[in-house]
Amino acid sequence: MASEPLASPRLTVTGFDPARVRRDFPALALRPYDKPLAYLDNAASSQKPRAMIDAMTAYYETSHGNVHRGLHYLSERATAAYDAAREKVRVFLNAADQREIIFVRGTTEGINLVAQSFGRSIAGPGDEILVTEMEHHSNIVPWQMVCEQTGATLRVVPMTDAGELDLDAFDRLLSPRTKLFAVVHISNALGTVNPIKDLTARAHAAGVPVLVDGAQSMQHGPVDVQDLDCDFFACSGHKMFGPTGIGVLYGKADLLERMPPYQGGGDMIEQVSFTSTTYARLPAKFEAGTPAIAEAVGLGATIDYLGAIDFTALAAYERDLLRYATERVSTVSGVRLIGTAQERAGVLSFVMDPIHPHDIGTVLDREGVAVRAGHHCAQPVMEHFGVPATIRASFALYNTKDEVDALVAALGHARDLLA
Ligand code: C6P
Repeated sequence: MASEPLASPRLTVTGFDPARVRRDFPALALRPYDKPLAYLDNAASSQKPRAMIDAMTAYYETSHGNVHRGLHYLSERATAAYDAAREKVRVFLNAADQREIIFVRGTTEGINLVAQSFGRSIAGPGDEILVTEMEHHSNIVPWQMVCEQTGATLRVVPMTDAGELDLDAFDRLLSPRTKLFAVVHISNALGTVNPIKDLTARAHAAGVPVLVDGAQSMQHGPVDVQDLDCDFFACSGHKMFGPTGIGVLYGKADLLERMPPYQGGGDMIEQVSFTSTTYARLPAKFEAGTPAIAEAVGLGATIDYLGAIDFTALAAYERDLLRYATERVSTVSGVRLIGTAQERAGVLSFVMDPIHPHDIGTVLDREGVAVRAGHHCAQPVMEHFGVPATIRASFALYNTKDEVDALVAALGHARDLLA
């Protein structure tokens, strides 16, 4: 799917059979308004495999206690399950060490953690934090907050009208003042796949650390953080067929070691007194309070489930599906694509003049086609293209050409009703 292929070191099955995969996701059998469901809102949140649902139920039925606290049977079972989930994530991301895997609530919390802990301690007046024009609000606002708190300035790498980053501008914006570059891997509003390895190499050559917003990447295949060489990588379980309320922040150990804690509380300390407190080692230092244990277990089960997918075959399947969707949707009269980058994955964003995207979304819903219509929490992207909102169909491993056909038919219906 990407200019830099996602790593696939743990393949156990070759070939990809969407019909077989679909049977593993109970929600796909739903019939909203007595129509077959075409779930094309995967960039917002994906559906869940039975394996994940069963693992969470089994955890609650047989293994629930608090982690890292009790000496009793259930606490030990819960701790073992939680720690095992971290190891599964480590392998899926190809991180070097479990200490580099911090469980958080999701991408948003992962980025805020880095902003408040790392960003706030390295930035000051005259410094700059660099983001791009295609970021989700989660990778803009936390940095604006850091700038307000420290006196640093937010700088923005522009994008072209195709929705690709302007690499010459990027090179020009990197300077000794730049303290961090924060960039999205795959744009949720445009589908653009950014050349992270290249961007990271350029930033590192200028001495600038890199945070990657990976909210939209992991659902298309495992990511190799060592190969990308990014310093931080944040992602959300619920977008990669896992539970809500759990996500991952990867950080290079040497950086995480030097960063102050993000939140204070139980489990993140070594010793507490009223005069001084010392902090726990990684990763506990960044996991204050009772974590999302069942959700971590569910994420681990999802990763096990994904381990049986041939990601090379899946990437070819998803590429073909997106090409088909792009061609078919482009034939609908009035459709204008928003985001035509060479490298795209998972997302087809468009407007259908003169009808407002929200109205189209409502008609599509009644036809059983679930899409998102809105600014996708990427208002600067909408501003660039001069639109208030787009219709976004976003695809995952269980989507089919039949569902694309259902989308196209529903768009025709919307045009007949509303134009
Ligand atoms: N995008 C979408 O419909 P959370 O909410 O923390 O799981 O993820 C935030 C986030 C950060 N970066 C990118 C690129 C994202 O796409 C998202 C979430 C959803 O596009 C909800 S706005």
